[in-house]
Amino acid sequence: MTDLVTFGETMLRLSPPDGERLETTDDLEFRAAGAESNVAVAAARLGADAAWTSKLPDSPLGRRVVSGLRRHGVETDVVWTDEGRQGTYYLEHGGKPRGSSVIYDREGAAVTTAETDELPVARVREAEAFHTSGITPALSETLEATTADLLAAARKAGTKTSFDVNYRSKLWSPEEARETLESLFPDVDLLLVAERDARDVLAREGDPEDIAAGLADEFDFETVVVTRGEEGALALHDGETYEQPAIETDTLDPIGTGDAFLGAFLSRRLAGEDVPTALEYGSATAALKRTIPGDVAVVTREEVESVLAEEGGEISR
Ligand code: KDG
Repeated sequence: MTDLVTFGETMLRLSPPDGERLETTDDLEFRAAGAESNVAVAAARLGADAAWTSKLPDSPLGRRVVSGLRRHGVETDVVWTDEGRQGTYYLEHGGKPRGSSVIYDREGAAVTTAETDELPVARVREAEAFHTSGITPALSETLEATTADLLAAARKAGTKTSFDVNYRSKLWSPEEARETLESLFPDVDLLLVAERDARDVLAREGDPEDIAAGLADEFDFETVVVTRGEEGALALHDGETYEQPAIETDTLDPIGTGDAFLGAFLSRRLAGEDVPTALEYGSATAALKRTIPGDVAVVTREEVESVLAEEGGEISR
């Protein structure tokens, strides 16, 4: 039985060397990158049996995505197609005062036509946990329906469902996102939301504890995790609130921090550990991720534990 199955689009990320402009660069480095597969990578690297499912073009580019995930121990369960393309995104790294910029080139990606019946639904039903994010239903009407079907199928089979709001303003408006996401929430057990998205997209008010409590009450989530950047994270689980400070880090590449956090959190929960322990692993993995170029946390469990041991004083054990 697979511990965790994740579902979503994985793109190829193309980026010029640090500081160079897309307009003039002669070199582009490329890596596999997608919120849900980033979660699977972090979970797999920390010991979970993790699989990622999606639809990809049967081409060298689609196969590059698969090889980019398998190297981290993620099992891939892919629907191959001759229609549709491989989505990409361009990332130009910038320092102050020039921010980093992202250009999506994902229109017409093969995954946008993925229907429930062609995906490994039985595998989702048999897994311990299923994870997807708000990016997936934003990509097409078909994917909105497929996301709803998979969450419902998982829920019905007793597979725990995990969902990261992951709002992307380049894909939809806050109003559109809120309407769709709230229609999916009744089939979600664990909700992860950045405090900013809770306020700007889900229209929540109050302090993070109020936000978590309000969401848990309204949608009956078993666990709500609110991530707060440099302020750390907070989890509400079975009526108890747990706070986790952030770990200071030298940031080389912040993309994928939330996914690293959640993958690590899930790996510990799937191993039967409690929410405070899962939060600690999430926080240490997120901090390590920020020191690593690319969207995924190329970390080992030993590294995560040594960060936790060093932070012993600050982390509530
Ligand atoms: O969560 C990090 C993601 O932004 C990245 O990996 C790419 O999935 C991605 C997206 O849609 O932005």
